[in-house]
Amino acid sequence: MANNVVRKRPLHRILLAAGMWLIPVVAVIFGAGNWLPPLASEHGAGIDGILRYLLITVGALLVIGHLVLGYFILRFGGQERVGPFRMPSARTERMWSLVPVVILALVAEGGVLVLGLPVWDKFYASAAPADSVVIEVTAEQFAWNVRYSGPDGKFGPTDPKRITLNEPLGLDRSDPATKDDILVLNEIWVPLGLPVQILLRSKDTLHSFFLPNFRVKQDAVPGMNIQFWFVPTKVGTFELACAELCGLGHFEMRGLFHVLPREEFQKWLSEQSPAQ
Ligand SMILES: [Cu+2]
Repeated sequence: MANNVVRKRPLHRILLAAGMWLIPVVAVIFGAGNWLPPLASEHGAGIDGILRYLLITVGALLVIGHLVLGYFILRFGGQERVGPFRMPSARTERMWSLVPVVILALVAEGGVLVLGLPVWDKFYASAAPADSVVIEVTAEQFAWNVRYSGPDGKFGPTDPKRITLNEPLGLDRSDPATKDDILVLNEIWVPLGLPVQILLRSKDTLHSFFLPNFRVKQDAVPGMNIQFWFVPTKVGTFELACAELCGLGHFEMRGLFHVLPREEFQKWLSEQSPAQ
C-alpha cells in the first residue's frame, strides 16, 4: 500500500506542487511590505486605500489559485486521460465561465468605484476651496514653468504667438495682470495644510505631472487646461517628476516641490520679484 502511494506521487510532482505553494508565500512576504513613498497629502490616503484593496483582493486570488493548483498537481497529476476535457453540459460550462467573471468584476470594478469615486470627485470634480493657492504649471520639453498670480490674484494672459526663447509662456508684459505674476522654473513652493490648485498645461507634447509623495499624477495635454487640487500635509522638499516619456531629455525633466509652514510660505512669496 505504501509503495502504491510512493509510485502515485513521484518526486517531480511533489516539487512542482511545492513550487506552486511557494509562489503565494513569497507573494505575501513581499506584498506585506510598504512599497509606497511616505504619504504627504490628504486625499492620498484614499489612493493608498484603493491600492491596498486591490493588492489584498487580487493577492487573495493569487494565493487561493496557487494553493488549488498545487493540490490538483498532487491529487490528479499523472492520470492518463483520453480525449479532450469536456464539461458535463454546456450549461455547467457557461456557469463556470460566467460566475467567476461576475464575481471578479464586482470585486475589482465595484471595489475600485466604491473606494475611488469619492477620491476622484474631490480631486477633479469638486471646485477648489476659496482659500486655495492657485499655481499655473506649464510643461515643456524639458522643464516645468511655474507661475503664481501675485497680489492681484489674476494671471496675465498668454498667447502662443508671443512665445520666444526669452518669453517661454508668451506673456504680455505690458498687461497690468502680468506685472505682478511670479515666475519660477522647475520649483514649486506651497504652504502646509492649505489647498493647492494646479492649472496644468503643456506647450508641446504629452507630459505627466507626478508628485509621488502626494499621490498626484496628471497628464499635461497640449491644448487642454487641466485643473485639480490637493492638500499637502507634510513639510519638506519632495520630488516632482515627468511621468510621461516626452522626448530625449525626459529623464532630466525633474523639479522640486517645497512644502513650507504657512508663515514661511508667505515670506517666500513676498520675497519673489514679479515678472514686471
Ligand atoms: Cu515631460
